[in-house]
Amino acid sequence: MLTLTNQKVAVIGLGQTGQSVIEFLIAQHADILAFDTRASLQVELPMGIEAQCGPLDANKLCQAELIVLSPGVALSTPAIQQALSVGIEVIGDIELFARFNSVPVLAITGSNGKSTVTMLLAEMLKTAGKQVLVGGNIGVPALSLLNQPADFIVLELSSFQLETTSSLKLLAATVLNVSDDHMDRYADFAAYQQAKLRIFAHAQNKIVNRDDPAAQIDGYDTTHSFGLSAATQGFSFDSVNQHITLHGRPWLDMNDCMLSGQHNALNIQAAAALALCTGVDSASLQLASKQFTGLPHRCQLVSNKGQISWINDSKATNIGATIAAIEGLREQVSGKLILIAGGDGKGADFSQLSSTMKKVDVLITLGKDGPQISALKTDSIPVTSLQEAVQTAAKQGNAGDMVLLSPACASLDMFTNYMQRGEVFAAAVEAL
Ligand code: UMA
Ligand code: ADP
Repeated sequence: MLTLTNQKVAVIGLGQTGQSVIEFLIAQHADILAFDTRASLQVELPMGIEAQCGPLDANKLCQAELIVLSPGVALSTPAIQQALSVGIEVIGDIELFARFNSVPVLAITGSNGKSTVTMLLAEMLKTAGKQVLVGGNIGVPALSLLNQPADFIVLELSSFQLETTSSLKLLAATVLNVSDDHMDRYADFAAYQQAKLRIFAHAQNKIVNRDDPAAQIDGYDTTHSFGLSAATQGFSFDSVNQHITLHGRPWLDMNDCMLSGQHNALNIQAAAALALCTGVDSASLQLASKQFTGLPHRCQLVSNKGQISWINDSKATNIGATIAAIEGLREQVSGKLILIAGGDGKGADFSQLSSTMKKVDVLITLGKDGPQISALKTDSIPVTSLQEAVQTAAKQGNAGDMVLLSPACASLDMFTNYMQRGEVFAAAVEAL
C-alpha cells in the first residue's frame, strides 16, 4: 500500500486543487510545504500550514520528495523544471487520486463539451440505478471523491490536469474534440493535443471521435466511435431524420431531446458510448438523454424580449465553441443573427472564425481581443461594455432575430468568470 506518512510533499498553488491536496495530505500524515506564486492570498489554510507566496524558490522546492502541482501553474515554470532535473517527482491532484482510488472511473476531455458530456453521462448512469460521483475540472476536486460509496466516478479532465497524470486507469475515456485553446500556455497546437491524448494511456475502452483527426489515436476500434459522418459501426447521425444511430440503426430521435444542435448530438453519442462500457441498458441512456436540459451559459435561451431570441453562450471561451454555436443555431433563426464576441483570446488565431463569420449578419465586439475579431467583418461594431453590447444589439434587432453572446474568448479581462459574464448579459437583457 502506498504511503505518504512523514514524506516531505510540496503543494504548489493554493486554489481549489491545492486546498484539496493539503486536506488529503494531512489525513496521510505527510509533511507539507505550501506554495503559491501569487503575491498574496486570501485563503484560510488548516492549522500549522503556512503558505510561501511569490515567485517559486527552487532551493526550497528541492527540499521536497514529491511535488503536487495545481493545474493553474505551468510545468514549464523554471523552478519546477529545476526540481524535475534533480529527480524530484512532479504530479498533479489527478495522479494522486489515481494512486489511492479503487472505484471504476470514466473520464472525459476535449476542447469543448466536457462539462455537458460529464453531467449527461452521470445522469445516464444514475437513471440506470447506479451510484455516481462527479468531479475534476468541472469544479469538484477529484481527491474529495475518495472513500465515498460509488459504483462509478465520472471525471472531467483538462489538458492541464492530464499533463501531470501518468497512471490513471480508466474503464473508458474520450477526447471529444481538439481545437485551439490555451495557446498562451502551450508551445504549439501539437503540445496541447498531446496533453489531451494522455487520457487514453491506460484506458480499457477508448471512445474516439471519427471526424476529428486531432482527437484520435492510431488503430482505434470503430465500434466504440462517434461522429456525424455516416457509419455502420459505432454512433452516428442521420441529419435528414435527425436520428442518432447506433451500428447503422436509429437509436434516438434528437427531436425528443431538449439539447439541440449537431454539437449536442455528438455530446449525446459520446456520453452514451462511455455509458455502454459499464454494461447498463440502452433504455436508461435514451431516457436520460431526453430528460437532460443542458447546463446554464451553454447556448441557453435567456429571454424572448422584443420577439428576439437572446442566447447566453458565455461558456464559449474558445473559437471551436463559438463555431459550434453559430453552425448549430443559424438554421433556427428566421431573421438576422447578431453575434456578441470578444474577451481574452488566450493567444488564439481568430482567422479560424472567418468562414463561419459569413453566417453572422451583425457583429458586436468587446474586450481585450475584440479588435482582432472585429477585423473579421466589415461594419462590425466595437463597444466598451457588455451592457452597451446588449443595447446596441437591441437597436439592431427585430422580431425573429437572434442575439447570441458567444465570445470565443475567456472572460477574465472584464469579469470574474464566464458565469458572471453570462449573468451580466442576462441582467442587461432584462433591463432593456
Ligand atoms: N495561480 C497562480 N499561482 C498559483 C496558483 C494559481 O497564479 O500558485 C493562478 C492560475 O494561473 C489560475 C488561478 O490561479 O489563473 C487558479 O489556478 P489553480 O490551479 O489554483 O485553480 P484551482 O482553484 O485549483 O482550480 C482548478 C482548475 N483551474 C485551472 O485549471 C486553472 C479548475 O478548472 C477546476 O475546476 C478545479 O481545479 C477543480 O479540479 C477551472 C478552469 O478554468 C474551471 N479550467 C480550465 C478550463 O476549463 O479551460 C482548464
Ligand atoms: P467544456 O467543459 O469543455 O468547456 P461545455 O459543455 O461547458 O464544455 O461547453 C462549453 C462551450 O462549448 C459552450 O459554448 C457549448 O455550447 C460549446 N460546446 C458544447 N459541446 C460542444 C461540442 N461537442 N463541440 C463544440 N462546441 C461544444
